[in-house]
Amino acid sequence: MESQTASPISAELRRRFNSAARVLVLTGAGVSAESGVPTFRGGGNTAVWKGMPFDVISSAGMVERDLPAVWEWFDYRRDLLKAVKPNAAHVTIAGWQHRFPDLTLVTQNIDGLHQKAGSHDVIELHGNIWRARCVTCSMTSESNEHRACVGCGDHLRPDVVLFGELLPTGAYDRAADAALGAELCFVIGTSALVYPAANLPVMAKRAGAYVVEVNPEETPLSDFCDEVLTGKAGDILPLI
Ligand code: BV8
Repeated sequence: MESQTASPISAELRRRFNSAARVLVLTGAGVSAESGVPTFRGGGNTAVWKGMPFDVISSAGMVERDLPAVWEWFDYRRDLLKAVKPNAAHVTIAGWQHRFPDLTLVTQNIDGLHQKAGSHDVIELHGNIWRARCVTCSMTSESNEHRACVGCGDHLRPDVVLFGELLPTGAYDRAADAALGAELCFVIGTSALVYPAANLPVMAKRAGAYVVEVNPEETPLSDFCDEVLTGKAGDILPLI
């Protein structure tokens, strides 16, 4: 009798996955972990930078205090990301976009790996590390070589939302609308500690969505979810 490895996917989730039209997917750093991108709170070498916890170096105050240090921090992270490729989790999520009539992908990540895997219309709540933005006229640039705005000549900064900064106009509203309308919500690879992103699964559930968490560890959201799939996103998502 060969051993039947029980699928971690419940019959309930399979039923809902096969019948849902409106789906919200919220991802965090964990979805890029198997691509080799260090997570923030899993230890890793991006949790602390030159003795500063990442939420200090990645804060609005640092742009005021020491913009060159902020550039150095993001140049370092961009270097880490240069050789990095999407993993099975990103690829599976990109495939879901063709499967569901109305899938909204919201990410807290700034690495652009969802887009590299083929996802489009990605809502990047915290910006994108590959873009720069002028501190004065907000003109964005896809290159990070220059440090002066071609428009007004003032300083450029990474086009990333730092702690204490507002999210990109409209991004959170679009994400919240998707949460209120979702029948099925996947929360993948996030410690659910950063707001307002962490509100989205709560809004989805309150509005009637079936909420599924995919994470090797427990999070403050785990007890709140309808289902928790414990494990790595790259292993679990292809099974769904
Ligand atoms: C704002 C860009 C309004 C920079 C980031 C108290 C209550 C509510 C809010 C606050 C509060 N105190 C302070 C705030 C506001 C603050 C906040 O939420 N702080 C937290 C820490 C309490 N939020 C803000 O400042 C936001 N703005 O509120 O604006 C405002 C404005 C002005 C004044 C007042 C209010 C802006 C937040 C955005 C900050 N920028 N990133 C950069 O990247 O350097 S946030 C940063 O954390 C990253 O974007 C990251 O994505 C995000 C969340 O982390 P995760 O993605 O969850 O990653 P983490 O490492 O934590 O967890 C990884 C998970 O993956 C783990 O669970 C692990 O188990 C799992 N995992 C590991 N391997 C795998 C895996 N899962 C699956 N598969 C695997 N293989």
